[in-house]
Amino acid sequence: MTSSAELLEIAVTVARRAAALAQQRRYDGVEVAASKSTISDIVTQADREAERLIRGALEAARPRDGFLGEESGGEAGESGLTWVVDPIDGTVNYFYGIPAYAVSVAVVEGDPDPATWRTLAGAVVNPVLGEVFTAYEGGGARLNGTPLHVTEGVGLDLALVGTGFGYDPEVRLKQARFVAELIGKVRDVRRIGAASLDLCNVAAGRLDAYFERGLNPWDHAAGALIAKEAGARIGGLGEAPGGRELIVAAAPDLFEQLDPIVQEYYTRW
Ligand code: LIP
Repeated sequence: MTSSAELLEIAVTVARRAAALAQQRRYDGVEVAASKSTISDIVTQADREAERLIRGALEAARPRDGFLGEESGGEAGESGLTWVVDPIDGTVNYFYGIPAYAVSVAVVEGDPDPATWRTLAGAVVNPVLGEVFTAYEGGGARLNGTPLHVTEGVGLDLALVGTGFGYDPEVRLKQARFVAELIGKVRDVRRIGAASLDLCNVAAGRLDAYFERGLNPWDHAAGALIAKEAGARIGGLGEAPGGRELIVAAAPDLFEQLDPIVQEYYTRW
């Protein structure tokens, strides 16, 4: 039985390789390969190439495991473990050359469903900043090997809160309306553009909280574990775990202040 720490080593190795590839392709020049859910929901050739690299490396290292990737979809395995991969999270940032994109690799036990999975290990790599965020279950969270812990004791009025918006214009408008309600209650809001980095920023104390509705499993699989292992409380809509309907991450004391406000709006959605 492979330990979670050993699984993390695999995640870090493949994420680093893919991140180096993505960074090189960025230097070479980025092309949009297609649009997905909307015309602004783009995928680049580099997304596809990076996922092929990750998927091939994982098939070689862990042939009995399942795979769920943003660009190539899912394939069940026999081991009970599934690798959940976003080859380039923050695709629009990547396309524009904004240095806030990351490769996100997680491995989960059980069905690849955020409602039921148990995340064992996760790595998020931002190649531009040379930052490798890591965590395995029960092992704490680290940035380039240095332990991370969320910032505690922050009141709502002094909280720096991250969020994001979907690709559907009507959804974005509803999400923006909530931000207009919230922004007067907190220190400020940040929209960084990559959920995996938002969650890692909570772990690192660079954000005090993060919430978003509409994420795919691969957007948050690794980052949510990293934030949790750094001491954050992670929640979803109502009593559900974090997922597509909603994910909220913050230190427990701030979570108690922020979550009721977010729930009140998003249960009215
Ligand atoms: C992105 C998320 C981000 C969200 C964007 C987009 P992608 O994922 O990481 O939090 O606000 O709309 O979904 O598409 O770059 O992999």
